[in-house]
Amino acid sequence: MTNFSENPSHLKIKFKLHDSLATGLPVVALESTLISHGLPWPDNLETALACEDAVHTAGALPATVSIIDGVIHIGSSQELLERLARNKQADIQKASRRDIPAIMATGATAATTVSATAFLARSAGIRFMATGGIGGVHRGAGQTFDISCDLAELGRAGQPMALVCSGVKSILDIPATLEKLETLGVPVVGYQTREFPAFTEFSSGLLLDHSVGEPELAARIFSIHELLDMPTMMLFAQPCSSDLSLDVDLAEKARVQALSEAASQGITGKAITPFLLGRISQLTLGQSLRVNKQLIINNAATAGQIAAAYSRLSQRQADQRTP
Ligand code: PSU
Ligand code: MN
Repeated sequence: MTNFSENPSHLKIKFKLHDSLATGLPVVALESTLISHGLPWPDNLETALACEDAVHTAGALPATVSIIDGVIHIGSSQELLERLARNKQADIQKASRRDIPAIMATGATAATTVSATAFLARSAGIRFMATGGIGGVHRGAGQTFDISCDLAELGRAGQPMALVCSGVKSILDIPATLEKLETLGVPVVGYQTREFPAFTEFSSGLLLDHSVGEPELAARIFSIHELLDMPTMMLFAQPCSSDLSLDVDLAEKARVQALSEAASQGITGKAITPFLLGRISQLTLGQSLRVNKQLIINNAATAGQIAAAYSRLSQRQADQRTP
């Protein structure tokens, strides 16, 4: 753990999590930007609660991460999830990793993106995490340089961590994102797929080199990643369910329109991802929202199963070592 964890005025870890973190029981971190900025009310609260349930059902403890009134929260009460979901005066900021110090110093409240969630969760000793889609390389990044900090965090040296997601949205440049992950040395393993998923679309047509079918093998891969002290996170990419997958033509139309509206309204920077998600949901008459919710919950369940399998594996390895 880093030194902020020794200062209780900076950090609140939900009571139930203390023992699990100390004894190596399975814990899954969940990001909160998808609650406050990614999904509309009340679907966002429903999804956040369903994710926590799914992690519990899988045999792990959920820890939704956020910064509330300047204090890092690892694990959230229902009340807190509701505050994030209602985002009442739109006063909840979107914090990526670099925003954390300013938000804490000013006592502000922020939901954490994948990069900020991973950074904080890892510092608290959490190894597993789930989200919907990660940020990636935006289309036109050659000119705008808009590449999500999520990728920098995934490739950052530090204690290894595994993240379950459904790839990246097709509003981003998917091939460029995969190339960037390769450069960063981030292992990408398909979970019950051989293709990199495109978020609300089942497939991107881009083949992966590795795939697993069940949590035990995923846990074994992660434990070797850890044993070798690989200095990156690892991605398990799980597609949305194929019968919910968005129709390709409808998705393409919505994407083109949303991207052109963003350009004509001059929307850039951290506002662009929430804008595109919201517009695409409207333009697909809620279809993308339905898939979005399903895949987020499913990823939380899978992360819980992998975390539980990892704990069993670690226990077996410890038993073998004791004579
Ligand atoms: N993708 C989604 N929904 C989301 C996000 C991404 O489908 O809510 C959020 C995540 O929190 C992710 C962040 O970490 O957006 C990336 O933002 P940016 O593209 O500004 O880096
Ligand atoms: Mn960006």
